[in-house]
Amino acid sequence: MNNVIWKTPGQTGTGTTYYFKAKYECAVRILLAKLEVINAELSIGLGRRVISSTSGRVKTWESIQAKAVKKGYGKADEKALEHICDIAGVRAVCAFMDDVYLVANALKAHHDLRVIKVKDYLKYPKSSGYRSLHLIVELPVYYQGGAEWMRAEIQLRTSAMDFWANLDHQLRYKRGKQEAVLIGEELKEYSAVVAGLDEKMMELRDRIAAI
Ligand code: 0O2
Repeated sequence: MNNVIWKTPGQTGTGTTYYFKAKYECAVRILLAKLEVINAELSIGLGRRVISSTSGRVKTWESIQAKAVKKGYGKADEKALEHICDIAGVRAVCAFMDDVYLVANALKAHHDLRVIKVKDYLKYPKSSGYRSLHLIVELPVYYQGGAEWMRAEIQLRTSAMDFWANLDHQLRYKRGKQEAVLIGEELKEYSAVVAGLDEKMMELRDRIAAI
């Protein structure tokens, strides 16, 4: 990972404030390590792999600016940064829906993680049909002799939800096209199918375990 320095949007001429991408990259690394440890711990207890895959990224500067504008801030408004919680983001994909909550609870038990907000789009899906459990957290990042609490977003979802969300994400790039609206409506219907499949898979898993 590069130790890239981003200028803050408000920086002009002789401005001195810098925005360190590297610190967010450290936050991503720490969270991925936490998820790995939680996976090992839960998987031993349950005798099956709880997290199938993890990924992490730091938002690009262009994407941060676009989000600032979406939230009603100017592209060059430094205040927007405080309201963008997913500059650092990690995702864990689990096989089953109840595993998502097991992982969330394990994360909540970490004393070096402050859970600022929980967005339960599993129980309350977004109008698009999007389902995931989001934890907005803060964690200390020790970097170049100092410690700073960095904010990050942890997205937890099932494989089926991930499949759905990835397709929906691709659709975002086609916004404005009439066909995209139609596909969006169809995709929304499949969000309920995904939820039904997730419920069924948990039930079958438990029946198999009971044999
Ligand atoms: P990207 O490109 O994935 O990073 P808010 O709570 O409204 O202040 P925010 O961050 O918009 O702020 O919250 P929200 O709605 O929980 O969205 C956070 C992230 O969840 C998004 O980041 C997406 O990654 C994901 N997400 C939310 N809604 C949808 C959806 O309808 N479809 C898909 N596929 N993903 C969604 P970004 O920055 O929007 O996008």
